[in-house]
Amino acid sequence: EHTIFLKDYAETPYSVVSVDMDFKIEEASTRVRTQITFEPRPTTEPGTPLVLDGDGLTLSSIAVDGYPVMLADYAANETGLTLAEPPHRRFVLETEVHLKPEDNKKLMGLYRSGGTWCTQCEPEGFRRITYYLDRPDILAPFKVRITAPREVAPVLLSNGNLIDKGDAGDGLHYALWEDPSPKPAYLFALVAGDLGSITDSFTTMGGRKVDLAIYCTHGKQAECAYAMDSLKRSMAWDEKRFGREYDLDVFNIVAVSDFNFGAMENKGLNIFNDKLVFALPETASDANYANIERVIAHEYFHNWTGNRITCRDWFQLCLKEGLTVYRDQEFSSDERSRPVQRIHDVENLRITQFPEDGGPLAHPPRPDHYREINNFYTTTVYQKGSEVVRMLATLLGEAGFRKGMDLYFERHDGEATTIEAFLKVFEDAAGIDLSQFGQWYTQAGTPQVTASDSYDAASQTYTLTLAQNTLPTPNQPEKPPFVIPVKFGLLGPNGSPMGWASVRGGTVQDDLIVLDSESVTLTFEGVANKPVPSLFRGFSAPIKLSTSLSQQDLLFLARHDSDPFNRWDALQTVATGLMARSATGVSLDAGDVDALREAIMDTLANPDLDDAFKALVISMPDETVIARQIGKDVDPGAVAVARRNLIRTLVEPVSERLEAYYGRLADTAPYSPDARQAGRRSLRNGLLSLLTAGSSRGAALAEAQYKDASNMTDRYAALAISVHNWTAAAPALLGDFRTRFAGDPLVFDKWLMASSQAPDDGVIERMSAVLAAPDFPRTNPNRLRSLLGGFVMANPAQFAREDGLGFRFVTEAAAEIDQVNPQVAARILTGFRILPLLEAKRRASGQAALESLRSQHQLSRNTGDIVDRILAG
Ligand code: B3K
Ligand code: ZN
Repeated sequence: EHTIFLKDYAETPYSVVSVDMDFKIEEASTRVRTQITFEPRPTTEPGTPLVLDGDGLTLSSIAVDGYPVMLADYAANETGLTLAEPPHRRFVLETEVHLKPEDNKKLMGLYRSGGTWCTQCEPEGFRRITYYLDRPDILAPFKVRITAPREVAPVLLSNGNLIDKGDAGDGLHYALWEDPSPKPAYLFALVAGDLGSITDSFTTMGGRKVDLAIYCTHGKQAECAYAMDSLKRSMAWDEKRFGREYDLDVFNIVAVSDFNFGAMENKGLNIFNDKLVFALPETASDANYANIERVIAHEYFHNWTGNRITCRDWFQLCLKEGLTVYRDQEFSSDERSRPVQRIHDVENLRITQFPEDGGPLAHPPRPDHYREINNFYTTTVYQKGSEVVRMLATLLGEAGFRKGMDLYFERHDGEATTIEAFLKVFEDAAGIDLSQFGQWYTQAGTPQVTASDSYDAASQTYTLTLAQNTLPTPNQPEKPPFVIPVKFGLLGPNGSPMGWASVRGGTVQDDLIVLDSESVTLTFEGVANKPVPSLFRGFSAPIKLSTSLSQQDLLFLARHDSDPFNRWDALQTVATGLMARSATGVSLDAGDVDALREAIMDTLANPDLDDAFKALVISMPDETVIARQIGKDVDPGAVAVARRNLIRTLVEPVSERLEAYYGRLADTAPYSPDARQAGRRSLRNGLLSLLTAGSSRGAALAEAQYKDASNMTDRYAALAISVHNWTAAAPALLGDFRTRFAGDPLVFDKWLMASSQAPDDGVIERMSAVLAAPDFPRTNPNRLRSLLGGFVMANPAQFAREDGLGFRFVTEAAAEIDQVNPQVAARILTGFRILPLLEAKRRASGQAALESLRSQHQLSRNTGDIVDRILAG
């Protein structure tokens, strides 16, 4: 199968000067007439063919400079169009194709969602609309004319500014859009439909008024308010934090129901999965609100990091994605609570990226080859990519980082560029060498850092050794050392920070150690007492840390560390360790459990900590985190049992106190999605989760909360907790939830998600029935992902059942989905990356399920690539 390599990158022999498109939309089909002005590059030999991408297009006419091209002079097939001998000067190629958006269920290119015509072009969808040089280093200004029946499509949108509109006779009307800034085709967008909207405006720091609009299905306008508010705050934040001003007169967002991922940053016309736009307190949870805010910001921030400065090729994807995730994480930190945001982001990294990086699908943030680029929109490119940018900011300091970013915008505005160019601006701005640091972009795998220490009272010296090691990943057996920033502090006996007189053996700058070799031993002199080290404060690098700290030391950190992240992490480390040990058959020491309980109760009682933080502290480690800690031969069923048992042992003796606390946190104020109120709810729901798992009264509390809830956050939490613990009421609550919100597809997703989390043996049968129901919307990605994605990623005990039923259920469903929407099928199957972690029998039955999927079906490139890589790993 065809593999594309970074080392083969070469410019196209022709560049694009401008693009003019003319869409004529009709019910049955859409005619696309495109005029592209090409120019040979100075080095291009006369007679060099022009090779354009096309995917499933049928050409109905072709002309150069107005003259039809002879049949002998071009060739068109399933993958493109070749002009054998284009003129050796500037020329205009005009093509015409007819599309059937209604039949486009891959949701790439021009398709219909709920009657609305819309597009998705990143990464390779534009070639499904017209023949083009469909690659991100081809930048051109676009002019787009859309003609459509006024009745069915009163709204006609494309990128840039509206420059003309009017009647076109015969019940038709037209709109002409012009996007003056040259852009790659993956940022092209078109929307036509009968949509409602809300409007607002934003005045930029330069004093320009920008018209803002969010378009949606009629009647949903009220649900767009929070998205609009988030947009305005994002625009203000990017000015304040990065000095970035918006550049067009309009910024439009359209919410659609059928969308392969979250949202898309098309220039001036973002298109969103409606689950990331719509929110009302009764139907959206606090987590949904936070996600809307984050993704609205993310797509907006792409205007500078992604659109004005784009990627030279798709290997550089993380140039825009890692950086933009970093920016949206910073935005959320500034808008909400920084420590809480950091913990959420790291939790997410550990639950999703670490398993990817430690398994058969591991790849560097900047890969050097791929078979299917759609399979590289991964948590490694996004989340680890963001961690790499964060490390740069840590190493350079806030001012140094900003200086580098300013230079990046100044130097590369209007370009399609690379990771190397990105690193270079920081080298130039700070006068440092980042060549070794650059390995974070090119080497896969999560480094394991081991810390060991000793204290010599007589000489008052403290010795700390840090060593790094990274296990091999596919195609990368050897791993030279990374540059690892270690933010740290030393805690004295009473918990306060401890200083030192001098350090030998390495460089320590304030609270930062840079570990850039295999190991470093630092000797701190003038240390008055034996310290407890707090390492990787704020999770200063995406690594796995192992220390020789005792449980007692860890719980000391949990109580006293000035770094909130490490306070949380220390406690999680203790809980994860206990659960992992118990899952592998070690019986737990009652004293250890008592000490953990005490630390938790102290945290809950601490008046200086906010509710959202406390909620994170009492949320017990995810099953996948425990499984990773065990490392091999995992029985996910045993992990689930160990987790439940530890929670029960922790909670039993204090259940009355927890219940009283739960009662005190009941809501009084009317619902607001703000961070403070959401924090209070998350703490209360965290307590409910502990009580339901660990006390006899919990199930009834959850049922009562479900019934009394006045908002979705509390109702869904009560439902999910009941299902997760499979309480006696759980089946009835699921039934109620489904009928109570019948007709709301986004709430149906919540029902699907909750249903897929049930730990009981009937879950697969129930899910099969849901999926087989004739009215199940089987082409909608949100529905499929909620049911199947939730199952493979978050219900390991049932997915990886010993009898293989879970695996087969998923591969059989994926085989069908693959016929319709390969991207969605491939994404669901990535859940099989846990196979190497499992005990032999489960691993073998998972492999057998994948083998039979591969041998019995003609798989898409997307799905074939994922299956092959997992089986090879
Ligand atoms: N850039 C898009 C993702 C496109 C995914 C294509 N498979 C959204 C984002 O990351 O902002
Ligand atoms: Zn993005």
